[in-house]
Amino acid sequence: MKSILDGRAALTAEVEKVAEVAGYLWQNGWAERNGGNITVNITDLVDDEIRSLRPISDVKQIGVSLPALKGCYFYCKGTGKRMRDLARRPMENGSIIRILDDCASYVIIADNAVMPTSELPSHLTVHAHLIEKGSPYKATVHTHPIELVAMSHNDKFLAKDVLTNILWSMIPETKAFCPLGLGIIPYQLPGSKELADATLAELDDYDVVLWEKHGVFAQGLDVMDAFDQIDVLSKSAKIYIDACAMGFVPDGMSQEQMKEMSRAFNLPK
Ligand code: 2HA
Ligand code: ZN
Repeated sequence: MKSILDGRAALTAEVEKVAEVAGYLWQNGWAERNGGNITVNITDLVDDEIRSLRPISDVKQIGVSLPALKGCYFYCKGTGKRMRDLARRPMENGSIIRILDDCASYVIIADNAVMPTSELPSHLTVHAHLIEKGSPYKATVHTHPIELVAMSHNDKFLAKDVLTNILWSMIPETKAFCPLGLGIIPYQLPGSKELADATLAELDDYDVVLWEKHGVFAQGLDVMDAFDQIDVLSKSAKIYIDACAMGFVPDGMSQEQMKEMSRAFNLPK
């Protein structure tokens, strides 16, 4: 079958990264059934031929008006699609959309008329905000990492930066590779405007936020960067939980050792 990816190495590479990450999400047990979402801003990889492609769907409303996204293009996981299927067939389980000039609607342009994720409004709101800030970030990932979600079931971890400090202190790399830490969003209904608004606000200060009793939402340069940050935080959560399973609460690196990391690696916090 003909694909928009044919003959387009850079776009193909980006979609292959999405497929690779979708496989990791599934293998990690973070993406049961249709859980999780990925969207990538691919506007920079779009050529004139793509810009002139005819829509393969009706005009669909986003539900919000996002002027920063005028004429932008996104790869989006399909609604109800499974990460484990997307890992093998990204263009059958996701699609490429074009934001129309009214900035409030979109059309699907390739490869199949797969409706984008139900979380499209929240993902696109984040992308619009990133563009407005001049951010180089192009990808957003939502997934359900087991250990981080488990920790979100205890109030004692949910005060600002408590969990960040615990996770940073489990292994030096976590602070180096997730230097902004983990923002916390109190429980909100999935797909709600309240959840989208809270996420947007918290992403000004963090690259990864934890949705209490649900999952995480991450932003990054590309989908691999967003995944890596979730992965290092999740690794620290596993170490914490493994120590607890052995019968002790882990000491963690000292505050002095963490400050030393910040100095050595020139970290912001
Ligand atoms: O789209 O995980 O929270 C599936 C989800 C929504
Ligand atoms: Zn979810």
